Amino acid sequence: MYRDTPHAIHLKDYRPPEFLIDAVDLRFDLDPERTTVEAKLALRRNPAATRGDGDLRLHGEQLDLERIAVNGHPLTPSEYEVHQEGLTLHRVPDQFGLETRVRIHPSLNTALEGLYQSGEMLCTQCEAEGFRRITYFLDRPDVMATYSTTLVADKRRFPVLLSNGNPVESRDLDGGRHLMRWEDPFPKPSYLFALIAGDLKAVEDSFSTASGREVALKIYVEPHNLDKCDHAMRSLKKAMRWDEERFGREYDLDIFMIVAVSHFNMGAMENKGLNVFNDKFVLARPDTATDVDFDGIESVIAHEYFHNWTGNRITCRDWFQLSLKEGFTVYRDQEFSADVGSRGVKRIGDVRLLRAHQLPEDEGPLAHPVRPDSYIEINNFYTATVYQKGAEVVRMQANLLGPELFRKATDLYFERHDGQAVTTDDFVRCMEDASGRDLEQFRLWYQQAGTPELSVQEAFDADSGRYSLSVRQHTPPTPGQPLKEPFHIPIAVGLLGQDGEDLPLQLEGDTTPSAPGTRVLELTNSEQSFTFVGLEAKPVPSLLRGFPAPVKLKTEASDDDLLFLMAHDSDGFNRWDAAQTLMQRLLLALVDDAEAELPERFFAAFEQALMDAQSDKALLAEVLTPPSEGYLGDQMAVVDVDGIHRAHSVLGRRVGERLRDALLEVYRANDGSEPYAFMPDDVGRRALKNLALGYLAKAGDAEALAAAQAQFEAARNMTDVMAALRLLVDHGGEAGTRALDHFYGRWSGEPLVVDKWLSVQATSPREDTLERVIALMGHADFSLRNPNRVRSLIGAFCNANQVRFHASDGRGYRFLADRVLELNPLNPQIAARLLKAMVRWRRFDAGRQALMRAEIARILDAEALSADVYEVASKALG
Ligand code: 0A1
Ligand code: ZN
Repeated sequence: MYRDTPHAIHLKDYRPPEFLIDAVDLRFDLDPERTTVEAKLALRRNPAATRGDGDLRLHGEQLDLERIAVNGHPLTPSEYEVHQEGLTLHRVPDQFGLETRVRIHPSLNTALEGLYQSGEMLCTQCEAEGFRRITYFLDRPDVMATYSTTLVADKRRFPVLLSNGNPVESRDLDGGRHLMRWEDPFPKPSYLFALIAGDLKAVEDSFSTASGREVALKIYVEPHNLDKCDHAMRSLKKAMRWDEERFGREYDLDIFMIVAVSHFNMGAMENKGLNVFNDKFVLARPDTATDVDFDGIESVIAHEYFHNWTGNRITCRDWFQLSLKEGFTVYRDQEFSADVGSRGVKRIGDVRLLRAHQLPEDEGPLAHPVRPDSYIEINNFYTATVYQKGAEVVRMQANLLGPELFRKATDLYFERHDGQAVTTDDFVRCMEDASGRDLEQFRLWYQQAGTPELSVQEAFDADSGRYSLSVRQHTPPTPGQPLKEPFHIPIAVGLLGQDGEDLPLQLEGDTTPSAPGTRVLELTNSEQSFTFVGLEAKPVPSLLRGFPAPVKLKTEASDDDLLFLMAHDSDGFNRWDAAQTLMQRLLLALVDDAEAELPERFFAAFEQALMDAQSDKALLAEVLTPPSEGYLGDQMAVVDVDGIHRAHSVLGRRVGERLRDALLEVYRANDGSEPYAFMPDDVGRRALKNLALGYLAKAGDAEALAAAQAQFEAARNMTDVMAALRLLVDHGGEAGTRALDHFYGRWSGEPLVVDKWLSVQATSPREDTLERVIALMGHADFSLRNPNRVRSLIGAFCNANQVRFHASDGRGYRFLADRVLELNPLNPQIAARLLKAMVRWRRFDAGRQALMRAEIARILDAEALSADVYEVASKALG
């Protein structure tokens, strides 16, 4: 908590550490009220660092120091100084052993950083800077040490004691206590340290690696959740195999453990050999989890596992390099999900996510480069830009190099930097060295914030058969970066002939045309022209196939061209994107005039797509899902909250009415997905039929509402139950209330299902939603101290209910600001993340702007603001 203005940390100030720590010996005497931590550190001067004043400064926060000794000799008070942020030792030897003993208080730790209590268990979260709340240390990722960890606790209360690496000792002690010792042979930064103590049970399996080693796999959960681990275990084994095959990466310890905890600030954490998970990303049974949940578990399990090489074996030099591990690991988990599921659907989902979160971030006051150059609180930088845009930047390099060279480059990266803490620049250098390509201009993707806007002009000359595309790029200013250099942008294009088939592509200067299909143009100037020759008629261009770069395209395509692409493009992604653009146009027309006629060809195309028996159902469901209300707002000069909501309802209703028969037929043909399987075909079927039911319900169709009621009662899988429940709740009335009560009665013992019950109410467009949310905060199952509850109720209301959160009376804003102030002392990370829902206040009308700005100012005025909340609030107004 700060009284003075927190200061920013800058990349340009990076210096190598003056001291290194080679080995760490930790001993924990665990107790929720009062834990003792004894640390023995083997320290030495870093030969690669310039000599400073000879003092050693260790990080440490909220620690009660009980003992400190150098080489076995206790220090006198004049030999060290304890302050708010750590401990300074004066005039230390060049090489020495440091012993400390501190006391910490897990049960009082509501920030969930460091060692904390979750229910009956004790667990840790050390990334980014939580280790300093456990012991005095050089808590920075470029200090890598081997760890030996001894855990002592009451055996009845904490029968399971886990830490990183391999178990090496286990014995009983006096007084009902016991001891476990773990050794991790791989040097690691402190942020990857973890321990767990609890009354847990494990689901066990094993995996033989490509080189024939056996790895024990264990997923630890509270005993009543043992029946919800199958999917997580299957996902883990798939991920392990995939990383061997695709990246040549084998697991390196004898044991790999996952623990599910119910209080967790993020999704999960890749601690070496001991991944700690938000239980939401482990626990699933067909009757408790939706397809979206199953999908999330598969990719988060893979993500954390993949970090073992991209993050742990090779880690970040400093936190500005966060995307080194996160961008690359997200790219890897995206590719994994594409390979084990449906590639086209995966790409659409990822781009939807990028457009929903990253593009707005890039256009708002918190815009920052993939490699930021300053921060106040690093916890605020686990962002869509660092993760999702970072993954796009890796993807562009993979595509520029092609599969063989990219694999050669990643092999080189793993070989060259194993055991090191490196930078995104080191990563790009491996791409260059393996391929011989110059990526100097490409590096701007790491350095410049903001999303480039592309505009394309076409020209066709019938006499010469020349067709040219003139492309311009422009990147708007972002905070601290008024002027941008042009980016190096790969643009994948295809040209469609009048029959809808891909044409052969011959660029001016090519001696022969390349085969029909896609060609990647490389835009490096702010304006550049590409000319194709040998065309008989003006083609229809299919631009940015597969979304080859994180850019925005200002398209001038006619509605006819979009309908044509939607029907014929050989690129599934662009068929989807054409449909999105088209629906966006219709919706924006309805925002202007809710009575506007919708063109007949739109319904015809919609119906044709719907009735196409050949099509991939998951892909079709994506094509027929309109852009979200939030996304539509992003496309407007001033967000028209109510107009967008009305337009959405009108479009849904008209489609539901006009295409009633087709929708009913699709619903019936795809109903009945029991027994449940998380297989792409089944997932697609459920998505499509629930989409059809949704359109029908928007039209208030009596038959559809009866079908929703029947589905709610009969379905045994949570995907179908939730889809039906949402329709009943949004439709309102008795049926909705009864369904909610019934649902709660059935699932009150399952917190993750109760979260769904909270969210479905918080995201309902009904007029009394805010009152309900306020009432639900008083519900026995709600707690501000559990981030999953907070996200499900408050987060869902503020981020996924535009029309109610942004109500013009400003009550939504006041509600959010009150919650931020309540959470600020309890859990600054969660408080700051919630506040982000208001930072784009400049996008709204004057009335809403004033209301939001006043709430943010009220927050900034509050006493004892955390650095997390201060940074978001001050930048939002700045
Ligand atoms: N490295 C984790 C995410 C993570 C980051 C911070 C945390 O606490 C502040 C926890 C988890 C990942 O990428 O999965
Ligand atoms: Zn990660």
